[in-house]
Parts: sequence; structure tokens; C-alpha cells
Amino acid sequence: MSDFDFSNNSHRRYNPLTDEWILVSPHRAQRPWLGQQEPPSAPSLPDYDPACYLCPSNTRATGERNPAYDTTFVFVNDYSAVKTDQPDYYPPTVTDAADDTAKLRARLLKVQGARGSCFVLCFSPKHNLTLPLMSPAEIEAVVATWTALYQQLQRETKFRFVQIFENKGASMGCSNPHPHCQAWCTDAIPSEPAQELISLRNYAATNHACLLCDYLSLELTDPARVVLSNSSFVVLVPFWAIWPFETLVLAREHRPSLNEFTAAEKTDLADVIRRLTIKYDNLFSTSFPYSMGLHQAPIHSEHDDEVTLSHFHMHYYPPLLRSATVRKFLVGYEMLGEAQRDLTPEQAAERIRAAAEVHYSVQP
Ligand code: H2U
Ligand code: ZN
Repeated sequence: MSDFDFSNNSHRRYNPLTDEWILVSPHRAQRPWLGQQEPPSAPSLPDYDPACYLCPSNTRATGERNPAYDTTFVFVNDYSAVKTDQPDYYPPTVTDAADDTAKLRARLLKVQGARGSCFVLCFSPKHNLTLPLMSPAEIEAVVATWTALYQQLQRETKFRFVQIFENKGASMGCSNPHPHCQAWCTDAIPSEPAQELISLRNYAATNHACLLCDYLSLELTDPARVVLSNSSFVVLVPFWAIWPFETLVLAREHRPSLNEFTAAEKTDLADVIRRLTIKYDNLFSTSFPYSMGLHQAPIHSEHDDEVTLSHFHMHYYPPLLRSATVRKFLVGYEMLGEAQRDLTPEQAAERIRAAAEVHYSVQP
């Protein structure tokens, strides 16, 4: 047997953040493929759409009118997934005398009440101005709005966590092309960031170090998976990526949240968001769909270590695989066995790295 070849032999990679494995089948990426067949899709939306519920001065579905805003605009989601006002939920008390059904119910049908508040954040008044088409200053305004919202929720609520995320593109279930993200603030830490906190805590207990600080320093010894960077952030395809062109944006310094960033670091965050999303659009000459989100410290901690353990990062999960329309589905083996990929993270990083940093729609 010849030596094991990571770019040709099947293997499983471990994700230390989620404590899950992923199957990598690199030999399958060599299957015949006829290549990209779609012409570049030119952005064709108007900068104002009278029918859009997010455009300035327009009326939303509930009848409320948006202000004539000229920068970012935040409003409470009219169809919030969680609300502040609802009755408390008290789980039934189960005594030794309770019948078997009541005992099984308590053991197997667990419930927590869920309170919180949800916000929609428009990136700009322009209906067609996606992040990769925005100026650095305009993206900085988005970062400033995220920071202000994080701080406001910390000040004004007792909720524990705020999940900021963007669903971009109809293929990601985004209901409106007007560039926006959402922030859902909840009284519980949701499962993904909660698992990350557990992993960070376990790693720190065993290794007396931050998992993400260590991972970043390791990745910087060999740039195979690094896509781009500046003095405050590194963007890479994680060793354990599931989605073909998934990336992780890592703060170089151990910063728990947006709160701890210097002004220069916020400028640098806007810079990597801009450069990464331009590269993404250029990859298949299309407005690249994805779900992205910020993972940072809880706004209110239940355990003292939750803030110090947290290391600000962003995940980008794009669905596209081979072209503007050929996407990956997490189905079959992935639903029933475990996640699987063909293209290696190293090959994906090379592709994103090679994509231009000038948007295809403005290239000569
Ligand atoms: P997407 O990011 O998935 O497209 O969702 C947009 C959000 O906008 C969605 O959560 C909200 C929906 O509840 N919305 C309003 O708050 N007001 C409206 O008038 C329409 C949509
Ligand atoms: Zn609009």
C-alpha cells in the first residue's frame, strides 16, 4: 500500500467545535463534470422597489411604515419567532407517587418556555446593494449597528443570547432580496453556540488554552486553508468544513464579542466581510447565496466563564457546489449517517483564494 493521500483517500475529519465527524471522499471530486454552464448573472434589481416591505418609506405587511432611512435600519420583526410577553411555563412537578405516564412524560417530553425578541436589520436603503457591492464605510455602518444592538440588548433585557445571522438568496429561503440580516435574542443559548461553549470549556480545561486561538495559530503555520486576512482577522475554510465553500472568520485576538473590538478591528471586520463576499460572488459569477452568522459571548452569563471562553467568529455556510445553480443538499447519508463532502477544504480554499477581489459586475 502506498502512503495515505488526503487529496485522494477517504477519511473522516473531526470538528472540535461541534464534537462531530465528517466524511471526506476526495476521489469523488474527480468525477466527470461538464463545468459551469450558466452565463454570469448580472445584478438586475432596481435600487428602490415600491413593493418591497424593507425599502425606505414603504409600508410593511402589518401596515407600519418604514422611515425614510438613509443608512442601516433596525425594526422589531413583525412576525417574531419569540416574544417578550407570554405566560411563564412551569414544568409539572413529578413526585415519586406520580403514575408511570407522568414520569415518562417528564423524562421524554421536556419543555422550556422561550422568550425573547427578534429584529430585522436592513443593511442600507438600497434594495439592490448586497454586502459585496457596498463600500467599506457602508459595511462598517452594519458592523456598528450589530455592536449597538448587542449592547442595547445587554443593557435593556435579561435575555442570554443574541444570534445575528443573514440568509442570503432565495435558495436559502430568504423571502426578500433587499439586503438585510436578522437578530434573534433569546432567554436560552441556542444549541449551536451552546455546544461550542461546551467544546471551548472542555478544551480549556484539558489544554489550558482557547481552542480557537490554538486552531488559528496552527492554521497560520501552513496557509493551505487560509482564504484571506488582514491585521485583525483571518478567513479560512475550516479543516472540518461541511459545505463545499464554507468559511470561518476568526478574530486574531481573543475577543469575546463585538464589545471588545477596537475601532480598527471593526474596520478590519468590515474589510474581510467585503473581500470574502466579493470573492464568493466571483466564484460562480452570481450573487452567492449563504447563511452566515456571528458567534460571540452570551449577553448575560449563567456561568462566570462564558464570556472569557468565547472567541468571536463568523460562520459562512454557502450551499453552492459547482455552479450558480448546482447546489449541495444535506440529504440521504448526511441525514442518516453523517455529513460528507467530496471537494477537500484545501481545494475549496484554493478556489476561493484564486477568485478576484473586484466584483465581476464591475470588472472591465
Ligand atoms: P428572511 O431574512 O428570511 O427573508 O426574513 C425576513 C423577515 O422579515 C422575516 O422574519 C420579517 C419576516 O418575519 N417581516 C417583517 O417583519 N415585516 C414584514 O412586513 C414582512 C416580513
Ligand atoms: Zn427593498
